[in-house]
Amino acid sequence: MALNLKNIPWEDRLEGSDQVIWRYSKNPIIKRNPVKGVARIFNSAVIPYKGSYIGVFRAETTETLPHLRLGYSKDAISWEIDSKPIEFIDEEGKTYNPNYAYDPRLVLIDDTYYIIWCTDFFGPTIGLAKTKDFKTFIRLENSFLPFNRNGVLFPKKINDEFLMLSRVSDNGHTPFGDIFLSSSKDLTYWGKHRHVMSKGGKGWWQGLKIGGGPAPIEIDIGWLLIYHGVTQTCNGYVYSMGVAILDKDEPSKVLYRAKDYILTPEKDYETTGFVPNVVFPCSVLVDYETNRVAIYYGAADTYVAVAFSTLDILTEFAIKNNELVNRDHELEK
Ligand code: BMA
Repeated sequence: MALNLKNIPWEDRLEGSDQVIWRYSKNPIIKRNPVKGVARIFNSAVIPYKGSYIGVFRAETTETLPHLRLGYSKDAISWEIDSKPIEFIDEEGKTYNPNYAYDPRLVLIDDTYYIIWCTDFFGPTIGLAKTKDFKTFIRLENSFLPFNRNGVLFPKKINDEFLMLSRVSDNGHTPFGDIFLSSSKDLTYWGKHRHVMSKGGKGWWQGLKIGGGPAPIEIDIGWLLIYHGVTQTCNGYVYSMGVAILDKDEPSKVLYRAKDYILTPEKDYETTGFVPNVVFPCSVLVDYETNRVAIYYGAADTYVAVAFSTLDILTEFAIKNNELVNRDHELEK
């Protein structure tokens, strides 16, 4: 997450290019059938750990059930994926595995790593677990009501409270959805819900629904949020990536939000796969010293891909292309 990480994956932007983010030339970094019994790995999260990298991967079995698996890497590009799913226990130490699990985010707060994912509790909702060593994973029980997805924890407490972005959904492919913020002192009881961002805007790419992506990145002027926006076409949904900046102390306030997407499916590995036309960001590696950002995203529900940018480029883009679509927030207070 947000550390000085000199060895994060990196490629320079092509000379003369004005792209906001640019794809790794060797994408995708995880291809089909990467491990025995696993057909596809996509929407996944990585984090630095003990001098190298660890990841929590969304793996889809050959019987087509999503679950979470650990992976290890020295360079955050080439990954060795575990042969078995992550095993969770409850706070008493009893086995407590989800029936399915997808779209993980991975966040370090103080000395504890948190995994947030979409779990099953009478329908999809947000699951939460913690680990200090990536060996024992303690699952916190039923943090959220169904139906909810895209739980994204902030990487630090604000005013002594944990903050979670989420997107209320339905039991299926949810044709609606805004981003909300909830607070908790103990990760068990959540409240003080606030509306953050509406779907929509003048452009159509985020007209159907939006959802948080990687954990927000702390920058001088606020929190940089990379998120996904979805449009509906006659051939199904198209998932793109957008950027916004949230207020540092009151992150339910949107300071800037770019009206244009920063990435949309264009490459074959994004437009063709199990679900065509999906780019779905779940994590970032940031090197504050050089300003470099490596964004990990799922492509076409089939691959893991990486794209690069810098904090300056993303910030400038959000400010220059600002279009606030936050009408409800103004009504709230
Ligand atoms: C969403 C989630 C994501 C997936 C996307 C596109 O509802 O299920 O995991 O990438 O749909 O299929």
